[in-house]
Amino acid sequence: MSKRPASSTARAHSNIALIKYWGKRDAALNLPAVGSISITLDALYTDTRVTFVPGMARDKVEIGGRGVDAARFTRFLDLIRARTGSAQSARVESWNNFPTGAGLASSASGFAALALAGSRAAGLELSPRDLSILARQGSGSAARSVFGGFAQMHRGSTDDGLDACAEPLLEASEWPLDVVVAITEREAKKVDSSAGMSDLDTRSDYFDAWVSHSEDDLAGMRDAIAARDFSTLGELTEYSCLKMHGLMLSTRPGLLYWNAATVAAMHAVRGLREDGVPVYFTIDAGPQVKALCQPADTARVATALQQVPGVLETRTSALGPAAHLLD
Ligand code: 2P0
Repeated sequence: MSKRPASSTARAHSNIALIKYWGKRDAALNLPAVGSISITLDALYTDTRVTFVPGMARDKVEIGGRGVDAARFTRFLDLIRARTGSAQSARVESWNNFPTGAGLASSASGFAALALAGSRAAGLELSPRDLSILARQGSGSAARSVFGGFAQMHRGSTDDGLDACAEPLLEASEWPLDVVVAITEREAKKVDSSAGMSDLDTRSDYFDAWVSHSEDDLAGMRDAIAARDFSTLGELTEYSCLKMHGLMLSTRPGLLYWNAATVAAMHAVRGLREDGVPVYFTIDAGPQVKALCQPADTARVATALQQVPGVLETRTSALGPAAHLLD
């Protein structure tokens, strides 16, 4: 038996998908309709402390020192409590080192950190695979933040979700790349990802095509990563991003996450490419533009994006490590 700490603190880093996840095949278990491939970011992370408190009536959750509605977190902590048979409530204290809910994947780092800290505070020592399955039930993208570097999320084929988890592809140090994030808006988005991707099979004529071609995109990206082929990786990244946004736009009313600065930054990235700089964009469920480049070009990419009208600031990140305990 392992020693049972009542409290545990974990750090998990945010990630961005190169091959995108959008759409679910089971909402209750949060099973994705398609697999995805991501990179974990060093510069953006969440620290979360979970403490099980005897006698406390209900879970209490703070993000950045402010109390938040605990309902989504209680549902997640119930998954951990179901494994241990405990009914104890928990205090959750979480800090993001970046703006929350602004398209920078705070749910990915947040639920990966909560899965690790919560399971350890409950006395469980889960394998990375089981941790990824647990994190997925908090947020689909969180399953990938369990791992560092490059990771692939599998859609899985069973109904119980036990094969819907991420696996590591490469460590961060095995292929150093940088991401320059151009922030064009600091407000939280109006349509969250779960709502935006719900029931797509009935809401978009494009959904079947999105799902049926996803395996080809995943295989192409796996090959590009294995070969360290940056231009193929970048082309596939832009392709998957634009295809996902095409899917979003094909619903009623079309879901449009971009603003004018988003589009200007996309053109700036393509302009850099015409000038011979290998850089490619990706955009998630929000208006921020993430430019992917090799470290030798990072300063030039950041300077160019800072000059785009409407870009408020840029943040640069290398690839980051797996989720880990801090105590
Ligand atoms: C991704 N996104 O692959 C895609 C691209 C946003 C756009 O995964 O409902 O917050 O919690 O499973 O993980 C964001 O979706 O959604 C996301 P839920 P999540 O990164």
